[in-house]
Amino acid sequence: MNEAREKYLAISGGVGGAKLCLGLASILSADRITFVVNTGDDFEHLGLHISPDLDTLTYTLAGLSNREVGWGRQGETWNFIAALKQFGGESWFNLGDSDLAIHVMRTEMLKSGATLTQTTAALTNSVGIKHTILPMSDDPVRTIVHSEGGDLAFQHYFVRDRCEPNVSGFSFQGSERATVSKELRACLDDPALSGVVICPSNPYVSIDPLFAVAEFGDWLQSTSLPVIAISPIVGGEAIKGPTAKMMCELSVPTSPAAVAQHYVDKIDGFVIDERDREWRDDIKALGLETIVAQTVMVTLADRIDLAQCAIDFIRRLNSGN
Ligand code: FO1
Repeated sequence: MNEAREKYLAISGGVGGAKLCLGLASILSADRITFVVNTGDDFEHLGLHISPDLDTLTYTLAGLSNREVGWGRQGETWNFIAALKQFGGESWFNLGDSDLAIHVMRTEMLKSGATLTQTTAALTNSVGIKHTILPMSDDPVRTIVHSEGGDLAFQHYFVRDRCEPNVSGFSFQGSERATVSKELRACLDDPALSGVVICPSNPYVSIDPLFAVAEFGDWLQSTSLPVIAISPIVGGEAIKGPTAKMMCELSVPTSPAAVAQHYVDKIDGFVIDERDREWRDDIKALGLETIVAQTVMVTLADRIDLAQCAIDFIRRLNSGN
């Protein structure tokens, strides 16, 4: 196919994934890449529908993100949460004064009957994003963390309990009933779709929720298009977040090979970091094409370089070389 017509899908969680999405959005126009985002982190809090990963990507692509922490908005103030605390309200989840607007708008739109996909389109358009960001499903799916102290709703584990409890597994409440939206279905059925990139997000709590939506997981497993993933583990550690801690607690080695193994029935190719070269043969032995790249993204140029590398890898797989 003419390269200019090839389309791609990128699957992302929050902070780590959003970095690569920004690189992909910088090199591919809005008609050539669509982002599908985890909504297992979503929850209802203080009467608001919060979609952290959708918002992280929205703020990132709009150039509004708080770059230090990766989530929330830049230049944020915290008067609301301070006042809420004073009244004895639940203040463990930090909702910034300007961030509140997106949650209020989403909640209102959902209440008036819009789907999460329609709501996300309206919110992303408002901040000037041309690319399409799709929730993995319009149906509610909620990640449950099985921990030593019992089951925890994802944000209780992640933010309130600071990822401290030892985990033994995860489940995705509602996934058995969840389907993909007609908008996502149209992307999957588009004859110009040329490949899928799984961003370097947490495999257990950012990517598995998407696989748990059977219609999407089954499509990924059966598609003849190249599906590639980028390792979120570099040098035995996660770039950000609790991925490595979770792997230890699940008795899985904290190696890129273990992540590749986790994805093996869904992917054709795997990207590892330069400092993990020694894992290349182990990953190839899983039957996966493997390339080495600089996967740690500090600057915008790093994001663009890795995005280009991912697209070139898919093209290579498509050409059979
Ligand atoms: N992450 C935190 O670690 N602490 C917070 O207080 C927090 C608040 C928050 C508010 C809005 C939002 O969209 C995201 C927020 N996040 C916060 C990030 C969120 O928990 C994400 O689920 C994780 O980053 C995992 O992707």
